[in-house]
Amino acid sequence: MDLRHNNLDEVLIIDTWESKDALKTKVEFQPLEVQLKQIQGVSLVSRGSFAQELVFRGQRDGRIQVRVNGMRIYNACTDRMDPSTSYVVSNNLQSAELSSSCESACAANGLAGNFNLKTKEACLSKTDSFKLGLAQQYLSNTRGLNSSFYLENSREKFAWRLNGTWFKNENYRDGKGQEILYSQNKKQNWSLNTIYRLSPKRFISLDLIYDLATDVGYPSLPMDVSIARGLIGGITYRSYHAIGPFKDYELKLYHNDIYHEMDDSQREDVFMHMDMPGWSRTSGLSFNAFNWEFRRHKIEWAGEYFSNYRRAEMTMFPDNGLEPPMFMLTWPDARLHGLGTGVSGHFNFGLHQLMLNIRFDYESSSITDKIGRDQWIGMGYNMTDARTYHLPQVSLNYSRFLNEKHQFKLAMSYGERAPTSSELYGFYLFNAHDGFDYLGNANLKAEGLISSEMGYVYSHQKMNLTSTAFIQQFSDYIFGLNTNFDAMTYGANGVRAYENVGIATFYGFELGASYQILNAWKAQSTLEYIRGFRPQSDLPLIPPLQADFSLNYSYGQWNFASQLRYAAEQNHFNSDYGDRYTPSYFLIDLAANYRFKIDKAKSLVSLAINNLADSYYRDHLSWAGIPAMGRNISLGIKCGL
Ligand SMILES: [Cu+2]
Repeated sequence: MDLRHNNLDEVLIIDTWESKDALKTKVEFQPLEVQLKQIQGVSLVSRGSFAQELVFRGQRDGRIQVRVNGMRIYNACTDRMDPSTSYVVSNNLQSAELSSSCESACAANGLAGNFNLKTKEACLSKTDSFKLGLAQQYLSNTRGLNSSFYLENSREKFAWRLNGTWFKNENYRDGKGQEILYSQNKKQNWSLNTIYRLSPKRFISLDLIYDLATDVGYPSLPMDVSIARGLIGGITYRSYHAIGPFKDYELKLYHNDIYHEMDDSQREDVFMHMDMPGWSRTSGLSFNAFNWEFRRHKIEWAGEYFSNYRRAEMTMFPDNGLEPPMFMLTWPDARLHGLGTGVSGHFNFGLHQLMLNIRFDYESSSITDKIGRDQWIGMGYNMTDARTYHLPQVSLNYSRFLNEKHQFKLAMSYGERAPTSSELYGFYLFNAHDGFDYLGNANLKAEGLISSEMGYVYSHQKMNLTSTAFIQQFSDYIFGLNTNFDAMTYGANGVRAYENVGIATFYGFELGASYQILNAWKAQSTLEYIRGFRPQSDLPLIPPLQADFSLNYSYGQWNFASQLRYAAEQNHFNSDYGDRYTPSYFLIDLAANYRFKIDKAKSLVSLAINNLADSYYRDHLSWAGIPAMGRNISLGIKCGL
């Protein structure tokens, strides 16, 4: 697996599933999100132990974009229990690419960052061959069982790969041995990739992912999930014949259907039972042309159209049995259309390099259901017209090699984003972190971001140092402010509505160092810091200063890894928005792998211990102050034929 931050050219190989020379550089167990957290600048918002939400430099939700194989996926849960990372399992991830607003190329338009998760692909091969891999893992803390397999068939013209994963975890225990109720989960994930060679230079491939999570507890929220289901598919046509000045191109057609059903029937002391299903369907068509080359310069071009439909319902059942159930559309059949095109140029002047990226998007959204429209007309909005946004993005990235060892980078960007469906049309969406019901605002303007970053990279033989400092300033920042409305959710603190509140500022830095001590030893370290605030107050859910240090040693068929993780206390928090002071913590992880062969079967046994000292701690980005997992021992075996 390849995790890459475009700016830092950072590559972490952390999965020893198939690759012969993979070295486990850090100690982690299965969840994909936890592995992605290793990329610099990435943190996770957690509402439990399942499907945590990616945060990049303090930004999440509508401010960053997370695609799977280049496809857009919009969540179906109004509480963001189903981020798009939840549809890729770690043993099926080929690579994760991350680019900041300054580094993004024309194929994506996340305002403050773009992730693209690529799943493993079948490969064509001259020899007709079958490959099979099996893996089994046991987690002590949750008495979890994690099973997976892949089966791959490669031929000269046609190849396919099937990947399957199941896991089941019981409630986890924190560092004091207390059971965290409602933190269990169960899921299966299936992924099929096929590729067919139409001619020596033309290929067609199919991607299918089916993911079904059931019985997922969210300890930070008043409700759990009974079903979270995703069906994601795409067909890609790739040609290495030129189109105009471009040497090769790719055309992709995709569709996904996400369903989500929340459930409070397992909870005790529920004041009023609720049914809360949600639907999200997205279709898209994208076109990317690559490699228009002249001298040492290169230009690529991207265009896409997409359409998303979302609906979420809430039915409340009063306990007394006398009143009829109450029905609301929390996402009132919102239909979003988007059209975007952009061009990126990579200009190479020897020691100087320049990347220029320009993209323009048009987005239009409206409510297609009468009940939903009437809800908003009742709130005083004019709902006859669609909401339209014209969204420019431009970035300029300059890098200069001072000599072979030193590289200096400077970049600036400006972009705008349209408000999300929740920010426009969300109707009394309860936020369990600050305890407020949130109302959308169909009159929101686009949010702007101007950002700048500066970096310095030193690499020489065994030593590699990276550093980045960044500053980002939002204008027309979209943020929830108190209103006089009465809350709909029982026990809520009040109602907030989204407004364009003016500016918000984020700044910080990321440092990384790695050193290959001897052939067998490798040390790595990172340090990251961020501050985020409005002129009036600190912003909520901003990670504290974090550092880690890892040391790896390999000896024959053995690999050993150790990791120290540190998070400083967080003094900058906003208690009006659900934050609280978070003390610092320090964790130790250890792991060992042994590789061996039985006949032709390559096998690997692994033992990992996370949070060795069984420390009791809390991550600042965990909702409702839920403590994190205590010591966890995972034991795994993998076998490949
Ligand atoms: Cu949900």
